Amino acid sequence: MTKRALLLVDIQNDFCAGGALAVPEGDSTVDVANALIDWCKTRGDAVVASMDWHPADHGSFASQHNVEPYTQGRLDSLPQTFWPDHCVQDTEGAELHPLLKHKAIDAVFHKGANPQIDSYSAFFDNGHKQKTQLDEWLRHHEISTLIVVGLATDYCVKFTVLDALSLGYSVNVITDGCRGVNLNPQDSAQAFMNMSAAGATLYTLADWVETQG
Ligand code: VGL
Ligand code: ZN
Repeated sequence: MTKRALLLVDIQNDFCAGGALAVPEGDSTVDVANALIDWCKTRGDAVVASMDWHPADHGSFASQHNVEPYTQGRLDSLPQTFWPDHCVQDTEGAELHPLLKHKAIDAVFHKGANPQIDSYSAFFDNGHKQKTQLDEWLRHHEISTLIVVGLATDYCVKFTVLDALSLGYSVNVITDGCRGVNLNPQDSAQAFMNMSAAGATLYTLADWVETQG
C-alpha cells in the first residue's frame, strides 16, 4: 500500500481576503481543504502544511528595494517578482486561515526564512540550494502519493508540485482547492497545464471523491 498525504500549501491570512497579498477568491480554498482533511483523516492519510514565513526584511519585498509591488527585478541573481510585505514571521498575516481545520495538521513546514532568496516550493528555495524538511518527513513516513491544494496556483502550488514530481512523488492536484495571483490573466490556467504536462493528475474535489471512493 502506498501511503498518502494531503499537502496544504500556504493557506495563510495574507493570501486571503483582506490580506497583504490577497489572492482573488483565496478563501474559497478553505472549504475544499477542510473537506479533504476529513476525507484523508477517515482513511488514515497524513495531513501536512507549508507556510510562507518571511523575516520583515525579506528580499522578495518591494519595500526593501524602494519599488512598487508587483514589479520585476532580480534576487540572488534569479528573476524575482517584488511582492507587498507578506507572511512576516509571527504576525497575524502569516497565520493559517482561521477556518482551516488546523488541529488535523500533523506537521508544518516553513519556507522563505532566508532574506536573500525566495522560496515558492515547499521542498526547495528558488535556487534549489536548500531543502526544507518536507521530503525527509514524507520519506520517513513512507509517503509516496500527494494530494495538493492551496495558494497560489501560479507560484507556490506550481513549484511545489513540479518539485514533488521531480522527487518521484505521485501528485494529485485538486484544482478547485487552488487559486492563483494571475498577474497575467492566464497564469493559473498555464500553471495547471505545466503541472499536468510534468505528470500531475488534476481533479476537481467532486471528481476526486467520486473516483477514489
Ligand atoms: C507566494 C508569492 C510570494 C505563494 C508566496 O504562496 O504562492 N506567492 N510568496
Ligand atoms: Zn512569500
